[in-house]
Amino acid sequence: INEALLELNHHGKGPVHINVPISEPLFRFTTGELPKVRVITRYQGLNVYDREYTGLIERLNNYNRRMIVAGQMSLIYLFEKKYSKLLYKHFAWLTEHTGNKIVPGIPVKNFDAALYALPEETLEKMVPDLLITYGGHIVSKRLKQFLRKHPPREHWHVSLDGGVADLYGSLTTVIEMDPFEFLEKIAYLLENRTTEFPRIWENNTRDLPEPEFAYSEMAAIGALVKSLPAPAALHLGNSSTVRYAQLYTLPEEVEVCCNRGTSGIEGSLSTAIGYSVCSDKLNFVVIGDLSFFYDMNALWNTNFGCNLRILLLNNGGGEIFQALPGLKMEDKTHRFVTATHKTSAKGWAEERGFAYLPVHNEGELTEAMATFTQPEAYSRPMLMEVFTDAAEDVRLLKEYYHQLKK
Ligand SMILES: Cc1ncc(C[n+]2csc(CCOP(=O)(O)OP(=O)(O)O)c2C)c(N)n1
Repeated sequence: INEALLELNHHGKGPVHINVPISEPLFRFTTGELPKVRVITRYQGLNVYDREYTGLIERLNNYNRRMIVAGQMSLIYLFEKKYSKLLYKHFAWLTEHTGNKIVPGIPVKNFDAALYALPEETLEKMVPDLLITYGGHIVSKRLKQFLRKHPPREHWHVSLDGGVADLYGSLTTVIEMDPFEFLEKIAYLLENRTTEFPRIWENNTRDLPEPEFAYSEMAAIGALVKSLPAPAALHLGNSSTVRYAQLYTLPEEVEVCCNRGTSGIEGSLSTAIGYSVCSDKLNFVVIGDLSFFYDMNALWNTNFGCNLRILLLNNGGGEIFQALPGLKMEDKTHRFVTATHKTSAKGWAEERGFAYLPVHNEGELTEAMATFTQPEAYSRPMLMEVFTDAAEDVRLLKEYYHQLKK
């Protein structure tokens, strides 16, 4: 058809005839068959009986390989023991530091490293049939890749707003409900039988060694995480910092805040400072140099207190872009993509009344970290600037991952 007359109802005033050549915008693209579609069903809670949910519970009980992935949430949910006992054994529970404490029992947190290290035959045994998710953002690209490559038979997402976010490309069900209410509800509906699946995940991830890095960004984050006084709030900037922190075990009493999934590197310093003003804990902000300088104006305000401690990882540019696999850059591209620079925060930090701790090597790191993490009140906020070599950081990171495969 070259030209066709389309009839449109123009503002309800009866039909209008417009001459539209409809072949033109289609550029002769033809489609042999209709695309395959996946129906996503929404349940409005398990209490509101707008939809029969017994089928849902039946399927929940029939699957043997069940996984729950809890994404970013800024809260601590204390499950009563009776619920934890009923729920824990049925699922492989996965979460990241940015999820804080929102699962019953002890979750698997080092899955990103495990997914890299384990051979394909082992990984195939770790694929869930049923995936249930709640919470927001997930940092690990490997988990996204793994679940997209091995889609579960069903993916249910539980959230209060009932929004549809098909992160793994296999969403089948949206349950519009508070996730904790959902879990406590199904706790009593799960048939009491043992399944191997959670154990498989536990066994395959338990013995992965925590990294011990030579002087680098990763080593600085590791040193901080290991000496964090509790209770404390840990603010993680995008993008390498939030990934590197995930490599270490974090004390349970440390709450983790992150702008992940909202405004990227923008405003992470401002948000952290705002939070620290209302917090009676020590607030540690781990931030890359681009994110810091992008938002350095945040230090201009005068309301922050002595509970603010900023760990600035200065490797002279955006490290994440150097670490990305497959992004080889020529000199000029490298300069513009990673935004290389030679700026230090010293002048600005001292101007704003911070105690300034510069670090250039392992010895200085150990010494400065002792002051930086001392729990006693201090008369000034602190800024510790750790200078590292971006190429060396990336080399050490790759080395760590390679030796995991051995
Ligand atoms: C507002 C905004 N602009 C740009 C980006 C793209 N981006 C992602 S990470 C990054 C570089 C971050 O560099 P840095 O803060 O030094 O952290 P590093 O990667 O070195 O840890 C940029 C520009 C973003 N996420 N958000």
